Amino acid sequence: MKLNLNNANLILTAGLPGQLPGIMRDEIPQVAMCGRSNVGKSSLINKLLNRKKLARVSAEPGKTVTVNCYDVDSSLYLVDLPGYGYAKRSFSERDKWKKLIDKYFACAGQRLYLQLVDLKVGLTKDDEAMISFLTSMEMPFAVVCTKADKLNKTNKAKNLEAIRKNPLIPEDAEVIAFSSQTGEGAEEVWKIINEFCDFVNGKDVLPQNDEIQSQN
Ligand SMILES: Nc1nc2c(ncn2[C@@H]2O[C@H](COP(=O)(O)OP(=O)(O)OP(=O)(O)O)[C@@H](O)[C@H]2O)c(=O)[nH]1
Ligand SMILES: [Mg+2]
Repeated sequence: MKLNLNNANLILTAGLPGQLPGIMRDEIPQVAMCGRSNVGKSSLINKLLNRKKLARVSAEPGKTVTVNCYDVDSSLYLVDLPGYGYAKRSFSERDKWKKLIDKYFACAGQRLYLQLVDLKVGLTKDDEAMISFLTSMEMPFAVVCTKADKLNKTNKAKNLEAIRKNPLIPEDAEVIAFSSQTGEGAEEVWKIINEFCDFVNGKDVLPQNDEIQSQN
């Protein structure tokens, strides 16, 4: 079955933990974007879905303060999680973020996490804490290194290698260079999502041909 990317819709915006469980009971596989504010989570969703403005993107960090869930052709959920590491957030805002995200992690469901890391910045302390958490909970994840377009070939390879070699990242974890501007890595990310869905329910979820714009 090929995914119809035109059939992608925002089905849930949860700002409070109590608003989450609705979709979480579903059998549909979920792929959740994890990462600090401004790393490019919403942009990744838009790029994967070939849409410009489905997920809200902003130059100002800390924009996504809700868990936003997109249904893709009734076969897959892409989940935009609120970003961490936004220094200007007040204590009560951070507390709200923690309660919401803790609840998401605690809900059952077939999940794959895409841990986003800015390729130019590398792993921050917050990223390392997040990765340690995912590993300790035995949650499957792949590392997507964003904004690859900002680096030349040499620095891209160097930074990618540094992330790959970080002892917190399991040797068999996928580490991918990605750019929502050029589409680099989009095909690889779809491949990972497809393998996960195939593993969960035996369904293929690759988009219809020529819908992914990849440029390596
Ligand atoms: N050059 C470049 N800029 C990017 C890329 N991805 C995202 N950006 C820019 O980075 C900024 C933040 O992108 P978002 O997708 O909103 O980031 P986010 O992780 O969803 O941020 P929050 O919602 O605040 O957690 C925007 O100005 C984007 O245009 C990329 O691959 N390359
Ligand atoms: Mg966002």
